[in-house]
Amino acid sequence: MNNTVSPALDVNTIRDAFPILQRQVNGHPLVYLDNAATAQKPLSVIDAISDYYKGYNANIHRGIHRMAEEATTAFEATRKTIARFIGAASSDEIIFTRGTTEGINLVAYTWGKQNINKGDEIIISEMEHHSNIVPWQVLCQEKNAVLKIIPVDDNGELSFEIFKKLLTPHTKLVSIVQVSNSLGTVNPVREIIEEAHKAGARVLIDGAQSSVHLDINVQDLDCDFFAFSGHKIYGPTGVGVLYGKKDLLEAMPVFQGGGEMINEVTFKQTTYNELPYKYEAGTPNIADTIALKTAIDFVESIGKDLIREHEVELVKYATRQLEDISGLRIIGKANNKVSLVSFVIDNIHPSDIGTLLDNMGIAVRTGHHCTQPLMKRFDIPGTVRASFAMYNTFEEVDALVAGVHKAVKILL
Ligand code: 7TS
Repeated sequence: MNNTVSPALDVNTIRDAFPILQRQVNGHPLVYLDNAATAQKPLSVIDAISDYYKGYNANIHRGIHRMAEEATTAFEATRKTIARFIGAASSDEIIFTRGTTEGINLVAYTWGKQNINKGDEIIISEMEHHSNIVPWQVLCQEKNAVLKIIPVDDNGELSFEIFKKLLTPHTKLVSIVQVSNSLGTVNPVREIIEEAHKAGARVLIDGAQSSVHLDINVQDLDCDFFAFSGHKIYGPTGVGVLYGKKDLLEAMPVFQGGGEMINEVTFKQTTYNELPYKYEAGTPNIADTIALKTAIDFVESIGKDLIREHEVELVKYATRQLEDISGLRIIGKANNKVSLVSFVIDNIHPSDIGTLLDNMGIAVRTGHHCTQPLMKRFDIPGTVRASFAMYNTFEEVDALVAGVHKAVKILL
């Protein structure tokens, strides 16, 4: 450990809030470096889920009894917190989903169905997660529309100049990731949104990775849609958020039909509920949605700025040491980068390193990270990815580096 410290963040106290960090894996203390896949949950979030089931489990909105009221109030409190957390103008613009994937699909199957026609163009990038590729591919195939791709350079950055050239009067949508889950690159979404709007296109931001690391203000960014997942922000799995500008959400056709999303149903015709309920058919994931507020309260009680500073130091510290390993190549060297280090080592398959690290209790992710086109662009089968959270320590980075050294010795 060198003298790199993040003095403002009391990591030991933070670690105490996460029960899982006490466990052993394969006889070693857990070193959890797979936070981009899902972050661990503080006890307050776990308690919020069990408090609901123990204390006021009831279906929301429809009940008039006391527990239904309590559950509804807690559920809607999350919506208000989210609206503030991402700077939305109104909590009516906050739609609860299962996660980022469902949010993007919701837009593709509603806004896309209504607005994309033959010959229209949708722009994505070469670094997108499959969940921001496949829904648009399906839509383009159905509509005879064109999917255009912004290329990624050797450092893992998007070419802004090429992006501007891809924009045409036919461009209807730009759907872009704010922080790459494979590279850590922070994309200049503000500039992308501005250019796209000048060309008359709408913009969806995939905030799956950015919402936990960056300050988000959707009004300031002026994005049309923003999707993220609760589980990557220390909240539960199975709940996520789609933000959309009110006028767009109001004009879009419905997604799923069922209870709650209706105003009045007759066999002749159905009228739909107002926002945001129009897009929330059926009983939602009540417990996890309530606990998502607890997760956001937890993050805000520590402060995103301090967390980010700490994580950036961890990335720098890990990068410096990993780069010294012979044959190791960092994938993703963007100037503006957060939260993770991806790398490959000559003549070693990433999954072999991952398996050996797991034997040492170190959890990293290996493979294509659901970004197969990006792996193809770098001509690699996948990477080893160490991704950081507020509770990771410099000692854990040391353990990772020592583990990689050991793995290389065994495998080469
Ligand atoms: N977009 C990005 C940029 C992501 O990183 C992920 C998940 C998704 C979308 C999909 O999110 P979900 O919650 O709907 O599944 N990324 C990862 C990952 O990097 N490893 O596991 C999941």
